[in-house]
Amino acid sequence: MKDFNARSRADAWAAALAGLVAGAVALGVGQLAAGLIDPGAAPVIAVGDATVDRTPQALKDWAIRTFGTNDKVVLIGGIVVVLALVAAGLGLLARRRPGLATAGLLVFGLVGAVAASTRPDAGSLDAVPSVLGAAVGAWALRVIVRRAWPPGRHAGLDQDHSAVRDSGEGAHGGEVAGAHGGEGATGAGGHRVAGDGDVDRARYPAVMRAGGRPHEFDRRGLLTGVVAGVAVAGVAGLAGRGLAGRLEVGAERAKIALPRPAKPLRPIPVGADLRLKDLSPFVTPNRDFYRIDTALVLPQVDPKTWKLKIHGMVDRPVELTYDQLLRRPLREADVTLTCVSNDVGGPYVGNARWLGASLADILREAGVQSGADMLLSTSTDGWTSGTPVDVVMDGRDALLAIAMNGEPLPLAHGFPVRQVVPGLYGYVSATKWITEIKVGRYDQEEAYWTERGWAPKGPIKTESRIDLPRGGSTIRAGRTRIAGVAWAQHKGIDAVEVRVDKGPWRQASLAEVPGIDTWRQWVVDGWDATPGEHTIEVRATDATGYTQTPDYAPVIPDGATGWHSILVVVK
Ligand SMILES: Nc1nc2c(c(=O)[nH]1)N[C@H]1C(S)=C(S)[C@@H](COP(=O)(O)O)O[C@H]1N2
Ligand SMILES: [Mo]
Repeated sequence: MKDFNARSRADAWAAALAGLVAGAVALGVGQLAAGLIDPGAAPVIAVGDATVDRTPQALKDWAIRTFGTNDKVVLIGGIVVVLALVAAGLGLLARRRPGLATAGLLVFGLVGAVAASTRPDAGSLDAVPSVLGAAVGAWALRVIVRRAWPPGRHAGLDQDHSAVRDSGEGAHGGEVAGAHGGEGATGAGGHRVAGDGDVDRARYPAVMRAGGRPHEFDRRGLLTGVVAGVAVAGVAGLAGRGLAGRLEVGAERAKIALPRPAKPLRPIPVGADLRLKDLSPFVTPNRDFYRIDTALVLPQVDPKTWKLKIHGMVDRPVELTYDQLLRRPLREADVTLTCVSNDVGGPYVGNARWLGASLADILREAGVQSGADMLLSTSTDGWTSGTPVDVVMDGRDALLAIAMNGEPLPLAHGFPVRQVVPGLYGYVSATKWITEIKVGRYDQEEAYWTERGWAPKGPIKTESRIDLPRGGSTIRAGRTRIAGVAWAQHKGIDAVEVRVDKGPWRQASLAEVPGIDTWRQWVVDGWDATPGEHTIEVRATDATGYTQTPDYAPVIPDGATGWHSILVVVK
């Protein structure tokens, strides 16, 4: 009995392995086809995208809270784990019901195909990678199973087969175990194929049913099948990635010569950056800028074919090419972006000098009709944002931005064109890879995050953050510097105060700022830190006279409030 169990376990592992390899072949071939057709149509990516868009809000919030900006990696990892389990299960199924296993793989192909072709930017061929991958995967599974349990090599128990077949698992097990009683020790059993001296085969005899008949397990056959499958999956997957890269617009981006602004902005005042170690620099380098979006693969938008369509409640619909946009008078603006999902003290805030065309000017040319109160902007990947018309038209630097800190927008930050509107959270203003603005009404249409429970309008709330000392760190006793940033975009920061252990508030010194649309560094020098644990709190007052409320509000539905508070240990 023990021998039989060991053999049966070996068979099960072998079958699961065959399924896994077939699954890898399916994904590899899918990736290759996606590389030729559309990188976003790769099976795992397509399913991931569909999952993101259909995930219940509570789960999504939890994922963002728990995994932060790693949520995409975790999602893709989760999908791969699920697919691996399913593939292994289909491998087990293939031993007995090859037809069902094939059908199972094809069903998964269909899931991928539906996910890929229901994406907003799906092309007409986007079902192909998943279907083709699944079909080749199903074929691979059959081939590997055939090799591992070759049909020509029945176990030599021909007389016993009917009994084995009819009697079910238990009897089967008992019988085979009986027949093989001493085999493990002797290394030669009755189930060996005549004339076959392969020791492996002797050790893993007929406990397998393929197509309803027990076949002898051929370990070498399995191994060659597995190696071939892994090779096919790897080569196809890598080739697919290479081909996807060929479509990338990075090379186009590198060729762009940025026009000069019509009226250059003054340089950022030297005093805007206190240049303190661990304090966020005034200008966030592009590579360090937080990234928040729903895209699993970066949209590749070719500036040569890019167009922005402005339509809806306008007198004269507008279509703009990239070249036309670049020929408009361009202006620079220092604007701090903030995500509504940035919790008190959180990292989803960054400051850049943007270059772009005035969105208000373009809208005036289009002629916004009375009654319109929302700009519903759409990106190539179908994400939407609803921006208040009055905010964009009130004279602030609302831009169709093409550059960030002196270089064309990085792909991750919306290349070739994105919106930037000072004073509004990103989800209602900062559309990356923008291709369409529909002028309309809040009471008639809803944008992506509003459909999912977030507020339709998102003015940024006044907030402040302590960057140093770092929360939770251990520092030395003595004179200590406390510093951070505060923001109230399009209002401006007038004061920042800090207190330790609920003591008296101390005024922080404020760094200079180029305008009211950026964050502002602040510093308190000379806190005399004494040994023990201390709580440090900060609060800012903006130029309207509003001082941050201590009352905590979560990020949903319209942004967090409360004082950032950290704990430090002084030794
Ligand atoms: N196309 C697209 N644009 C988008 C988003 C998105 O998911 N898709 N997210 C928005 C949100 S919620 C924020 S906070 C900002 C972040 O911009 P960044 O990634 O350049 O920092 O982009 C906005 N623009
Ligand atoms: Mo955001």
